[in-house]
Amino acid sequence: MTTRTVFGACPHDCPDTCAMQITVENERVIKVQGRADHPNTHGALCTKVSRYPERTYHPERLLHPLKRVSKKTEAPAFVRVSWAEAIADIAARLQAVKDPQCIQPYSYAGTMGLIQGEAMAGRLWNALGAARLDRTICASAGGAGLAATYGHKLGMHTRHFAGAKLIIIWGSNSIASNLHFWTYANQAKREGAKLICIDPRKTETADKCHQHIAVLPGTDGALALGLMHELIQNGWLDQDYIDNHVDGWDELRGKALDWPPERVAEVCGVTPDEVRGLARDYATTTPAAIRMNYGLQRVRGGGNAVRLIALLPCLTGAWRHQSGGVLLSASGWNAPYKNPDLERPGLLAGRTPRMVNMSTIGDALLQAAPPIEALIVYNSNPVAVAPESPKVVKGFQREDLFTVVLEHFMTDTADLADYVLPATTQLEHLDVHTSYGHTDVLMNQPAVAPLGEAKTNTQIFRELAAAMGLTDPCFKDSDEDLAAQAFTSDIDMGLLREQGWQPLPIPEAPFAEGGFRTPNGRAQAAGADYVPNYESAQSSPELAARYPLAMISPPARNFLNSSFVNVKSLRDIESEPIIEMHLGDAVERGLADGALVAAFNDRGRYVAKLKVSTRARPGVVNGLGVWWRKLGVQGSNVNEVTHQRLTDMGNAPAFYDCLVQVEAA
Ligand SMILES: Nc1nc2c(c(=O)[nH]1)N[C@H]1C(S)=C(S)[C@@H](COP(=O)(O)OP(=O)(O)OC[C@H]3O[C@@H](n4cnc5c(=O)[nH]c(N)nc54)[C@H](O)[C@@H]3O)O[C@H]1N2
Ligand SMILES: Nc1nc2c(c(=O)[nH]1)N[C@H]1C(S)=C(S)[C@@H](COP(=O)(O)OP(=O)(O)OC[C@H]3O[C@@H](n4cnc5c(=O)[nH]c(N)nc54)[C@H](O)[C@@H]3O)O[C@H]1N2
Ligand code: SF4
Ligand SMILES: [Mo]
Repeated sequence: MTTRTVFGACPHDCPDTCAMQITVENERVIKVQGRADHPNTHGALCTKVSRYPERTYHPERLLHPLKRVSKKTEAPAFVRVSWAEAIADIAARLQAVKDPQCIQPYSYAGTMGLIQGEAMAGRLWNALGAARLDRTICASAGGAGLAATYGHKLGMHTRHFAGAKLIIIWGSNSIASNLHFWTYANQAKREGAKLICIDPRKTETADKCHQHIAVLPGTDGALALGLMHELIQNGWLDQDYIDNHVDGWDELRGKALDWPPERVAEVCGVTPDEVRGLARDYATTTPAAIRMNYGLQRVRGGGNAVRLIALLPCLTGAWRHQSGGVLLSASGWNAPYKNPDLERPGLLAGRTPRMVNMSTIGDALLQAAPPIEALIVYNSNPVAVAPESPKVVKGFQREDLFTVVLEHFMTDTADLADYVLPATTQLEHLDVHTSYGHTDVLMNQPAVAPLGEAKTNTQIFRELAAAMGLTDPCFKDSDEDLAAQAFTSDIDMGLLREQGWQPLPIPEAPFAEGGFRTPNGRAQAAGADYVPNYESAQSSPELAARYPLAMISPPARNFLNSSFVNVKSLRDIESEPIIEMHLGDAVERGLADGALVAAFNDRGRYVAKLKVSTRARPGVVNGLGVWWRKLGVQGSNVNEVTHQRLTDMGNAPAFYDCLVQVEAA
C-alpha cells in the first residue's frame, strides 16, 4: 500500500478558501482535511467539502464525452463519443458561426481557480472574438457599491474580528456560508463581545448571536440611514475622521436627518427601539466591526445599501482600530498581484465584442440580436441558478442553439446540451487561488490522475483552439506554465509550491488614517441613498395585493449554490426542498406544516414542502436554495419565481426582491 499527502485548496465559491490536505492511498483519495497550519483554515473544512471524495468518486460522475441524440424538448438522451469526434465536431460547429460575437461563453465560480477558470478559456474567447460575459450573478451590486465608496473591494482582516467588542453580522448566515469567519466571531463572543445579526431569516447564525433584528428584505439601506440619524442626533460622530477622510457627508447628512427611528421602523418592519438600540451599541462600543455578506445586496437597492453600510465606520471612526471597520469582500487586496495579461487581452486585436449579462441569460437566449448561436458553459449551472428559470429553460431548448457543457455531473444545464464534456475535479488538476474572505494565495496540486476520460478545462480549451487552427504559442502553455504566469513577481512561486499558501502583505488597520483607494483617498458619500425594492408592499402595492409574501432564497447550509445537491449524504441532511413560513401566515392560508405547497407569481411556480417555522418572520417566506430542478418537486426550483430585473449598481440579479403567494400544491 502506498500512501501520500498532497496540498490542495478548496475550489468553491466561499469566502474561506480553505487550505486542504489530501490523503491518497493506492492512487485513490481517501480523505480531505483542513490544514491545521493554515491560519484561516485552522484544521477544519465544512461538512460539504469534507465529502469531496464522495463527490469525486460519485457513481454518476461524467467520465466520457457525450453527444445528444434527442430533441431539446424531449427527455435527454446521449450517446458516448470519442474525444477526437467531439472536439472535431464542436470546432467545426463553432467555426460555422459567421459572427464570432454569436458564440457565447458562460462560466462562473464552480471553481474559483485562476487556471481552470478563465486562464485558457479567456485566451480562446479573445482569439475568436467571442462575446464577453458580464459576470454579475453573485456579487457585482455590492462590489460596485464598495468601489464607489472606497475605490475598491477592500475591508478588514477576517482574523481581526476576534478582537472586536461588537460584531454586526449583516445579511450573512456565517455559520453556513462563512464558517471560518464565525470561528473568529465566536472567539470575540467568548471574550465578551456582543453579536448582533441583521437578517429577515432567523438563521443558525442568528440563533447564536445576542440579538437578531429581522428586517424586511431590501430595507437595509433605510436602517443604515436610521443609524446615521441617531449618530447625528446624539453627537456620536467622529467629526475629525469625517473631515479628513470623507467626501459628500453634508449631502448624506441631510438625507439621514429625514430618517428618524419611527420612519425606519415602519419601512424595515422592526421597532423604533431596535433602531435606537442598534445605533447606541454601534456608536458606544469600541472596536465595532461589521461583517456584511452578499445576502443583503440581492435586491434592487443592493449597491446603495452596501454603500450606506460601508460608510458607517467612517462616521464613527471605527476604522481607527484594526478590529473595527467593515468587511464585505477582501478581493481588492489581491487584485494588484494578479497578472492582467493572463487571458491575453491582446488577442482581441482591437475588437470589442458584445457583452452579455449572465444574470439575464434567459432573455438573452430568447431575444439577443443577432441571436446567440453557440453557448459554451463551464464552471456553472445556469439552468438551476440563473433567475427566472422558465425563460432560461426555454432559451436552452432552442433547437437552433448549439450548446456545449463542461461538467462533473449531468446537471439541469448538461441535460440541455448538444455535447457534454467530462471535466476534472480539484483532486485531479492543478490550480492557484486567491480569496475574497482572507488575503492569502493558495496552490492546489493534483492528487490523482483524471478519472475515466475526464480532462481539465484548460486541456479541453487547448484542444479546441488547436482544432480551430489557432496557432498563437500561448495555446501551448501547460497548467504549470499558466500557474507560473498567474501572479506578478511579488508572489514567490517556490514558496507557494512548497508550503501551499502564502500571505499577502496587507496593513493591519488599513484605513486608520484614511487612504481609501479613491482618486483623492477619501471615502465617497455623495449620491448614496435608500432604494426600495422593485417588489414590496410599499413600492408595488397592486402586485403585493396579489402576491403578498416576500420570498428570499438564501443558500442551504449543506449545498454550495447548486453544487453538492446530488451528493446523497448531504442531500439527506437537507432532506427535500422546503419553504419556511411563519405560523400566522400559514394559519391565514389554511396550510399545515409538512404540506406540499407552491410559491407562485406571474413568472412561475415553485413546489416544495412547507415548514412552519420561527425561522421565517411574518410576511416573508424562505425558499432555501438552490436545488437541482430535476431533484426537486415537479421539476421546479426556487428560481422559477425570481425575476431578471437588475440592481441599482453592478447590473446584478435581485433574487431576494421577489413577491409570491403560497397555496397548497
Ligand atoms: N453552505 C453554503 N455556503 C456558501 C454558499 C452556499 O450556497 N452554501 N454560497 C457561497 C456564495 S456563492 C456566496 S456569494 C457566499 C455568500 O453568500 P450569501 O448569499 O451572502 O450567503 P449567506 O451568508 O447565507 O447570506 C445570505 C443571508 O442574507 C439574508 N438576507 C436575505 N435578504 C436579505 C436582506 O434583504 N437583508 C439582510 N440583512 N439579509 C438578507 C439571508 O436570509 C441569509 O441568511 O457564501 C458562499 N458560501
Ligand atoms: N434563487 C437564488 N439563486 C441563486 C442564488 C441565491 O442565493 N438564490 N445564489 C447566486 C449565487 S451567489 C451564485 S455565486 C450563483 C452560483 O452559480 P454557479 O456558479 O453556477 O454555481 P453552482 O451552482 O455551484 O454550479 C457550478 C457548477 O460548476 C461545476 N464545476 C465545478 N468545478 C468545475 C471544474 O473544474 N470544471 C467544470 N467544467 N465544471 C466545474 C459544478 O459541477 C457545478 O455544477 O448562483 C446564484 N443563484
Ligand atoms: S466551502 Fe468554504 S468552508 Fe467549506 S472547505 Fe471550501 S472554503 Fe472551506
Ligand atoms: Mo455567490
